[in-house]
Amino acid sequence: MTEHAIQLAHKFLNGDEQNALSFIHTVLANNDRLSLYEDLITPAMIHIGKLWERNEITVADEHLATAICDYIISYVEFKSAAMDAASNRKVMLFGVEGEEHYIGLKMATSVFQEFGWKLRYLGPNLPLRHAETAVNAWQPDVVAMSAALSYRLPMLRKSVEVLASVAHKPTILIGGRMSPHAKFEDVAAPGQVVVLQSLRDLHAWLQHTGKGAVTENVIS
Ligand code: B12
Repeated sequence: MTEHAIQLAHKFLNGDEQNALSFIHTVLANNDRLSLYEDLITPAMIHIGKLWERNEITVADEHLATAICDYIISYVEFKSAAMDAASNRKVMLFGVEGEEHYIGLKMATSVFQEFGWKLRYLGPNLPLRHAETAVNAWQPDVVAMSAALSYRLPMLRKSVEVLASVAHKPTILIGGRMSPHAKFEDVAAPGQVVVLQSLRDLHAWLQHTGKGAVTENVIS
């Protein structure tokens, strides 16, 4: 955990988004969006989780910090939104049914945006039957899901099983704290499910898939 990430966590907890933004501009003068997400925001939120676990902050404090964090990500996305979609590839992203953690997923959406993909970000806790309807209607090349808690793994597995078998057979991307613990070999075609632990992994995967068909370039 860097000192900068701890400082950012306290700026989130103070609820002052302008102060958090100017801090980010100062420490990230020569850094990129990926570094902002992986090296500052993610460890800042993990630090907030530790303070919460130790009862050093309240649930209300943590909600305020999440709201400021969300604002910062929206701001960064807005600043780069002028870029036209440079790709015909489509990605739909959402948190699996029951999953309320969405900051990682929102940042993953932003990484896809950087690569010019057409985006549908459906937020946290999307009921599976509605996810299936949306995937069938929009036919994304990639369906990206996130799960943060161990007891979400059965729903994650069920979601993969259902969404991997829709007619156009999208690539399924899995991320979130629980992604390293997930196994899907028996519920989807070989190579159809890609588990990525970080946004840097996603960035590398997107650089790789940019050169060919989505399902031909799987890093597992
Ligand atoms: C904020 C927060 C909340 C907020 C969420 C708000 C929101 N809108 O997201 C609220 C208050 C809703 C919440 C609720 C709960 N939370 Co909570 N929460 C957190 C906290 C502090 C930060 C989460 C966060 O934003 N992390 C930062 C993001 C960036 O990290 P990340 O999600 O892992 O994402 C990274 C990667 O996983 C990856 N990634 C994520 N998604 C995706 C998707 C794709 C496609 C890709 C490629 C990559 C990717 O990219 C990111 C960067 O590397 C964490 C602490 C922590 N360690 O994370 C606890 C934490 C996750 N929560 C925890 C708990 C226990 C809960 C609750 C069960 C509490 C309760 N009793 O109600 C509920 C469950 C709610 C639910 N139904 O899902 C525990 C989990 C403990 C455990 N053993 O697993 C933690 C670790 C806190 C703690 N230390 O105890 N929480």
